[in-house]
Amino acid sequence: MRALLISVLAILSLALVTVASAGIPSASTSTVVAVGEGTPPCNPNVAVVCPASDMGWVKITVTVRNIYGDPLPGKLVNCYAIPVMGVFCFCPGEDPQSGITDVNGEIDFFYHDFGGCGDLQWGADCEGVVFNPSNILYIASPDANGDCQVGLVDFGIFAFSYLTGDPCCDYDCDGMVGLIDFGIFASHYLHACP
Ligand SMILES: [Ca+2]
Ligand SMILES: [Ca+2]
Repeated sequence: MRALLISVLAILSLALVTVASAGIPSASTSTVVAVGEGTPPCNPNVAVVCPASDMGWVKITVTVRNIYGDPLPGKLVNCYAIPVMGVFCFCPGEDPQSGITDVNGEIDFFYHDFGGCGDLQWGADCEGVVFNPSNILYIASPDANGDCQVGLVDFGIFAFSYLTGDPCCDYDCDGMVGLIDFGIFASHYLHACP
């Protein structure tokens, strides 16, 4: 009788643990994916951005799942940029961001208003659970020094990069800093945060 009671209790507590963990985000099944958009023909591993928000952008999709891989809707997610290499500047309200997952356990974050050049990835957390950071994107920008404005210092960096393969100033992603890039730089000169 006692053995039976213990077995029943064990099964009940296992069921309780299963129910409890069903609503908990899991770092091993949740994902953070970053994609560069808005500047063809640049590939999705590159984002070309201007602090004035009038170039490309990065879309970060966070999918929250429990340990069983089930999507978790209605979860509050925080998303934040993690500089890997380079100096970046984010306009007010741009970083970090937060929002609620949809019925598929997903939420998209958009980073438009920032500057700087180099390697950037994104992290996310939900209810205290920190997810694995996103893939790394290369960021190119006429705001080459990452101070949230396109100014004289940036022009100096552009001029130094002219006719080289410096990806920071190769806004059309053709592998070379040329006349087209200069036209693009000129059209963003003196741009700053909105
Ligand atoms: Ca600048
Ligand atoms: Ca180019």
